[in-house]
Amino acid sequence: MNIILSNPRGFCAGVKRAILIVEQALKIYKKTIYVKHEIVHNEYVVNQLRLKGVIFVENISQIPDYSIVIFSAHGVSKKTIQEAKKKHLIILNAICPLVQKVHREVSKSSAQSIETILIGHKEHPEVKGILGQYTNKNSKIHIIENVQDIKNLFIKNHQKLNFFTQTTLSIKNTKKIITALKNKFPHISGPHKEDICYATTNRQRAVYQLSKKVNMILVIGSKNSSNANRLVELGKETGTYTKLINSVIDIKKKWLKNINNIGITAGASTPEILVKEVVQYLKKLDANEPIEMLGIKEKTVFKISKKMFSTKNILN
Ligand code: 0JX
Ligand code: SF4
Repeated sequence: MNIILSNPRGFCAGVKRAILIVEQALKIYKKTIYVKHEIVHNEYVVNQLRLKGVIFVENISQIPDYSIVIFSAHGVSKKTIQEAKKKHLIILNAICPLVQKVHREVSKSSAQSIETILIGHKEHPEVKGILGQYTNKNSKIHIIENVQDIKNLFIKNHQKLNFFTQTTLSIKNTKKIITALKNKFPHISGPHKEDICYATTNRQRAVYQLSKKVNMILVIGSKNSSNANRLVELGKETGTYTKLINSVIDIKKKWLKNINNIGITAGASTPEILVKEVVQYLKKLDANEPIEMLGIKEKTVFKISKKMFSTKNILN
């Protein structure tokens, strides 16, 4: 069996920054570190941090007053920030800068009373955080997940309308939704492309190329990772037998019957160690040394502000 490793794969700049913020906080503060939601959607990453004493919570009310809280890469609503401030929490902001960019735009739309449409998955925390930037009670933000949802939209003023998107969507499906939106609302304004980030785009393009070379794709990522699930969907859409696994232990030997060329990719929140474990396992089953597929070299780095760890209750 030949193993082909997709490129790029695994950690994006936003994930590296978010995890580093938690690790730095553990070193600097000698207090319990609370994280609002899983710092990134990866079971291995979250469990490793739990072992170091980090406590993950879904609600700010679960955190004692005057504690330290880190907001996850996916972002939070304005209301959540207010709740944290009320409890005098020290806030460390690990929200990805690309998600924050969408927050700023939606916030502006809200301040200008422009009715807004967000394309994304209703139950996803990033979407909840983005919706929570739109606080104007006299105007409205609508959420749509697919083309069908467009027909149920009731828009007051078609001339003044904005749209934005979640950062980890399928490029192909989002294009379809945007085209349908523009057909129905020709005056709608939105980002130059969509808000889908560079990491999501690059990993999807790589999987598309990978699908031409292999007869099975393993996507390493957790069930709740949107970007990892989009890689699975894409693999399946190309007609390639594709499976999502959290780690090597999820692999079933029966999947590998008659597979000569197997492709491996990893979501933006999946650490490389999990890829290495899968490769080791396949090699034990007689697979050859893995081949790295050629791909874009990602240079994006998101720095952590020096002010982040000052003792003042700040939101950088
Ligand atoms: O579920 P998502 O893909 O949004 O999150 P995950 O898996 O934690 O990936 C990194 C964070 C992405 C935020 O945009
Ligand atoms: Fe940021 Fe994109 Fe990574 Fe999300 S997937 S954390 S938006 S770089």
